[in-house]
Formats: sequence, C-alpha cells, structure tokens
Amino acid sequence: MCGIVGAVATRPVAEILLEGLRRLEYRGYDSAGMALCSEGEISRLRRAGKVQALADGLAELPQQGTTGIAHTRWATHGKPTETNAHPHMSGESLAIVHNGIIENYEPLREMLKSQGYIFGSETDTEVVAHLLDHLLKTGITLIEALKQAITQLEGAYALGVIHADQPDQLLAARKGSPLVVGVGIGENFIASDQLALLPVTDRFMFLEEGDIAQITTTQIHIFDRQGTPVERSISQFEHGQAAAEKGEFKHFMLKEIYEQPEVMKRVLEGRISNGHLLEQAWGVTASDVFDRTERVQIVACGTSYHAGMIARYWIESLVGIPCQVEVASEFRYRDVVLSKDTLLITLSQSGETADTLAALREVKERVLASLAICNVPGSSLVRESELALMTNAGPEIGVASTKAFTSQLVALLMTTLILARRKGLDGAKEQQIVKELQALPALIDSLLEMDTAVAKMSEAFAEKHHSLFLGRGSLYPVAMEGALKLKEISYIHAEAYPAGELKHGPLALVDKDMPVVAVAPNNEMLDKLKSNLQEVRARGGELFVFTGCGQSIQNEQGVTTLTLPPVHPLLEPLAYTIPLQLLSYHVAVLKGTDVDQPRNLAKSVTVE
Ligand code: HGA
Repeated sequence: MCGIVGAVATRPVAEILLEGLRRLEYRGYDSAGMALCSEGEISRLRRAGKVQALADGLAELPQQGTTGIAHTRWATHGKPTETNAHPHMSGESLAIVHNGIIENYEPLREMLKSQGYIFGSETDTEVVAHLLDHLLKTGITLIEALKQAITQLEGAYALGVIHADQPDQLLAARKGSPLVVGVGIGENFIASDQLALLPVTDRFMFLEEGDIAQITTTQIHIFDRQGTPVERSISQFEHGQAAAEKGEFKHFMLKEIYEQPEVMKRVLEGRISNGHLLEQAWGVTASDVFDRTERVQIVACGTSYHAGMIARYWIESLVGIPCQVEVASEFRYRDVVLSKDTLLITLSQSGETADTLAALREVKERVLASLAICNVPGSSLVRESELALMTNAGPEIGVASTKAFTSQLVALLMTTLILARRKGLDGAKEQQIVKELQALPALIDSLLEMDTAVAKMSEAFAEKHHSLFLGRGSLYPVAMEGALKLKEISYIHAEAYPAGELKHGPLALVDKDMPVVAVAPNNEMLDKLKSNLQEVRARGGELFVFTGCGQSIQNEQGVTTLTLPPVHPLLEPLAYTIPLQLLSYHVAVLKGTDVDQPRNLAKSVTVE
C-alpha cells in the first residue's frame, strides 16, 4: 500500500526522502512524488511509475529544502497518473501525502467545490488538502486545522502535511493506516514503516489510532484523538540495517526464502525451557485465556489465511476443539455466531492489514480473548489484542510472502501445543514435537539444497498459462499457498484443489498444457492421492510431484518427482512449502517479471 516518508531537519532532505521511498517501494509503486519546503515556497515533483522516475527528475526540485514529504502510491481512487500522484496541494503553500481511503470524500469534495476549490486529481486524498486550507482561512493555526479536519474525515488515513509559511514544521496524523515517527538528533522524521528511516535513525515512536503529531527538528508533540497532549514511548529497531537490504541475492524474495532457517530459530528463541514451551511468551493473561478456550476462530487474509487453514488441521487433531478459519474481508461483514469461550486468532505479517484489523475490532467484545500472531511488534493488531505472539521473521520486503508464512506456521504450531496441554497432550509428546521444531533450521537448510533441481523443473512452467496444484489434508492449504505464490509473481493462472475434488470438475481442464503440481508426502493420505494423480495421467496431464522418501511415485514420461528428506508428519506443511516457494520464484525469473514488486499488488494491505 502507499508509502509515506517525511523529514524536518537542518540539512537538505531530498536524498533522505528518496532513499526512504526506495525502501518503501515494496508498498506501492505506481507513481511517486515529493514536496520540499525552501525559502518560503513549496516545490513539488511527481512522476507516474517507479521511484526511479522520480529520482531521474529530482534535479528539478530545490536541493536545499530541509523540510519535506514524499510518497509512493498504490492507487485506490483514480488511475496511476502523474496528476493523481501525491503530494497533493491546495494553492501554492500546502502539501499533503496520504495512505488510506477517505470514505466520505464525495460530500467533502462537493462542499469544497461550492467554496470555490478546484480539484486537479481524481483522488480522495485531495479533499484533505483543500479542507485544511479551508479551515486555515478561519485564522487558526495549521495544527488546529489538522485537528479539526480529522474530525470531518471518515475512513482510514496516515497523513503528512507541510506548509510554506511554517517551514520548520512537519505534521502527521493517523487512523487506520500505519505511521511511525523516527526520532533523530536535531532532526525528526515520519514514515509508514521503520525500514524507510533506518539510514537516519533506529529510534521510533509508534503513533496510536487518532494521534496527531507536530514535529520540528528538536521537538515531537503528540495529541490523542481528543486533542490532549500525550507521551508515546520510543523504541529501538532491533533487526539491524542488513535486514532491509538484498545483500548478495538477486531479489528480496530469494533472500527471504534463504533466511528461513534463521527465522525458524528466532521464532522459537526465548520461548522454550527444558524442551517445553513457556506460555508467558503469549502474554501475561495467556494461561488464564488458554485454560478457558473451548474453540478457536482464526481470521486472516491471503497467505496468512493459508497458514490459518493449516493450523485448523493441527488444532482439531491435537487439541480436539473446534476451529473455524475465515478470510477477514468476509468475516467482518457476516453475522458471525461466536461464543464466549472462543479464542480469536488473527494473523497478519504487518499487523496493519485493514480487513483483519476491522474483523478484530468488530468481534473482540464477543469472544474470550484475541491473540495476534504478527511480525511487527508495535502494529495496531498487536496493540489491540489481549495476547500476541511475535513471529520475529524480520522485515519482509518481497510482496510475495515467504518467511512470514513459515514463521506464522511455527507460531501456530506452538500455540496448538499450548492449547493441547490443557486437553491432555503429555509432556513427553510436547517435548518430542518441540525437538522437531528445534530441528527445523537444519531441515530447511536441506530443503534449500533442492534449489537447482526445482529451478530445472521450473522450465516446464515458463511457457504455460495455467496450472493446477493438488494436496490432501493439511497439504491442501500448502497447495493453495503454492498456487497463490505462482500467480502472484509469475502471473500464471494457478488453482489449488483438494486432490479428491479433481473428479468433481477441474479434471475437465487437464490436458498436456496444464501442468499439475502435487504435494504428496509419505503419509496416510498418499494412496488416495496416488489414485487422484492416476486420473491426471490418464488424461495426458503432466505431473510435477513433491514427494517423501521410500514411496512408489517414480519419475517416468510425464511425471517429474522431487524427493524431500524425511519429515515429521506435523511439519510436512512447513517442509513442502519451501520447494513451492522456490518453484514460483524460478518460474517468475524465467518469465522476467518483477519478482519483488509484482504488478497490481502491494505489501501490507492497509486499505479495505
Ligand atoms: N486513496 C489514495 C491513497 C491510496 C492508498 O493509500 N493506497 O494504499 C489514492 O488513491 O491516492
């Protein structure tokens, strides 16, 4: 989603803002812009396309500007053109950037038009610029105007505001979209994500819902939604600079796939003692909540939804309590029936996923408690949930999620074990599963050794337009995730089916041009799955099978198999995900698509 960066300093900020945008480009990349304040004037530059197009034109801006805002856009209202790109201005003196959606922009636009304002863009954002200007005309200060303006806005926003008459001030506000304040020495910043500001600071203040910030080079004043001055604590970024850089890897996605052994260690770190999980890691009230949990409702979107679907198999078999899983965009608008003994688990990499957050807010009073499984500690989802388990995957830049997904799976399996304790899982069994979890880094290392073989396999997909992914049991959501990865980054149409459903429809699509990928570990479903694969072969479909040791799916004409090392049954979903990530990556590279920033998509989906 859109990325915002802003700075107020005593040195020129154009390069700082540009570097911030480059680091935020994973969030939105259909257009970019910057506005700088210098000598009592605002100068603005906007370009359709990527941040590089803006960088190419930067010489047109005054290089000595010491206060500025910049934006990389993922359009929601109006095409990705230069005139719709942010910053938006009212007159010559006021500029704003925005992430989110102003839901009541139409009546506001009509009101402002009747006051003589002329709109230059199709965006919802522009109303905020003119509304601020309209309020300023009543003689109030800029900060007062912002306080009043936000009372008139419906929807979601993170805003950065500068004004030519107050060149030493940067204003910010947030509700529903993320925004952090970067605390520097004699200079301060704002950004949608800490990553944008790592070259200039590692100290951050997370704004809360409804907060407004008035920022100068030396002071940061925060006001809550009632306009009352409040303190927000400063936290240190823990992951270090390199976390946000590609290093030796060609793409962030590949780097993040290869980071998974390390990530597996981090998600377990500090949460195990004597082979047992420490339930305080979930929060101070965790023990009481888990004691009273009789059902689980998981809510998530996209890849996180697939993690939730896998967890359902674990929870129902190991804990023996009912578990429902639903995509947040449907759940939030349905008349869901929830009981007071339900633990709500929300999953989101960023913790700012708009639909998941809205679902939490919608039902949190009706459930026992909510647990956020999330990668960003200060995020809204974490702050608004009673319990939280951080996945500690480190920044994920590639739009197609990889390490965030596998770390969510580990967090979900840990949560399953904690709940299973209450239902009689004996200590020795817990210890045995924990041991398997601790062996995950080595297992994933060995799976990554399949890279060359998977790259070879990927050649069969590069010219294809469609593909099917099949799995059974907890490997069905793995097939769904594999299909999602392939469509996200290679733009090949990919569908996942539980293999037993093939004959109820999708088999009609199978022919030599439809590669069929199957995840087929050596488990109790294997014989059933083999029969389903025979149905594919009988129709001339080409099979690509990821399979376990010692079983009878052989390489033959039309059947390519890759064998995975032995895996504990509970960890099969994790293990079989790795080669599917590599497959989609290599197909995308062969097709020459933009792997880290696939068309039409954005990371951290902060709009509905
Ligand atoms: N609604 C604004 C901002 C879009 C956004 O935040 N996307 O993530 C626009 O369309 O420009």
